[in-house]
Amino acid sequence: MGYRVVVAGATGNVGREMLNILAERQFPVDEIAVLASRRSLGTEVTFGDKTLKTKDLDTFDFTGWDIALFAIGSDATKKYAPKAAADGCIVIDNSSLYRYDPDVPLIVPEVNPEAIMDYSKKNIIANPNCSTAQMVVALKPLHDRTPIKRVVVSTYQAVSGAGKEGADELWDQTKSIYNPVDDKPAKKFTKQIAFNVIPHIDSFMEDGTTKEEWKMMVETKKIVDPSIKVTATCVRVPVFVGHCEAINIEFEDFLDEDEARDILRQAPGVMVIDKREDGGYVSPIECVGEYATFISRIRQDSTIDNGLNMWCVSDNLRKGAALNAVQIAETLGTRVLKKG
Ligand code: 11C
Repeated sequence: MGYRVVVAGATGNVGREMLNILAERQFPVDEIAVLASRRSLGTEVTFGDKTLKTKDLDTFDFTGWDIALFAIGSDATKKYAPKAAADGCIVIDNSSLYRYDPDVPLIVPEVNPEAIMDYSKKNIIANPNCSTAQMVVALKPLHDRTPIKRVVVSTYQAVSGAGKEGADELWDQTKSIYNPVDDKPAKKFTKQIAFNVIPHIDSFMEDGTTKEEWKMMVETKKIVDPSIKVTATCVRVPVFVGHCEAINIEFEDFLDEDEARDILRQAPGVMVIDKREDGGYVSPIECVGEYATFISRIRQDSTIDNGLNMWCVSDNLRKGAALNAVQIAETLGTRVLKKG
């Protein structure tokens, strides 16, 4: 016996990836419903070898459905997640709406699967921000060896993190560079993204950080350990898929780079590709469609006592969103629902 699964926001980038990954990983699905807003109603989406027509999220009755994967943004989540949860369906939400709610677990299954038991407080589980998810998968096994005091991270984030409109803007602007009559001014991003980088993701906060940077700090604390200090600079780059992060870590005690490499080689969800030669590291193009978080360029930081540097790359639509949500559903299946 399997599960009755709902995917809300099934026509978006993340919703489609959720369907692909549910099928790829053979999640035990007895029945699946794909939901969309009125605007996308009737759009067809693929689930394995099946083509499904989207139904109306607004009128859907969640009663009797086990799990709903939500990829619909915070405003719609606010309206529909409490309704689904009250109908007895467990919501796994990809928006940021519930991430910081103490009654909602924020889960990365390789890192804090035990926290999933708190799902019952609201029948809602939150999926982290993409840039946080890939970083904590790499931090946790090192933190278990010797506690991390501080992380300094700079990100290089793909335009698909800003949805289909972000990817379209890079595509259209790139073409318009070669055809200047067809000028495509910035709309989704605050400056031209083609052949440029923009040190600004999400809104500005009072202290000058951006919300994306704040999310990396607060979510790392909630998922891994509240004592870890994180400072981030988040940058949008003209790459379609794959977020990269240059991570500097300060530990309480010395951790040798070779030992760190061995620990990461054993760590769930991590793939170490770290040869000190031309091309012996991962760039975003190689991570597209992959499940792993790739770690390269592991090296001692000799400017501080117990420091290490590394380069972290992952598919932001997969580990950063859809894959992590499906892994949460799998964890829910094995630890709580036990049907599959
Ligand atoms: C980006 N990280 O790359 C964002 C997208 O809180 O789930 C995901 C935003 C979020 O723009």
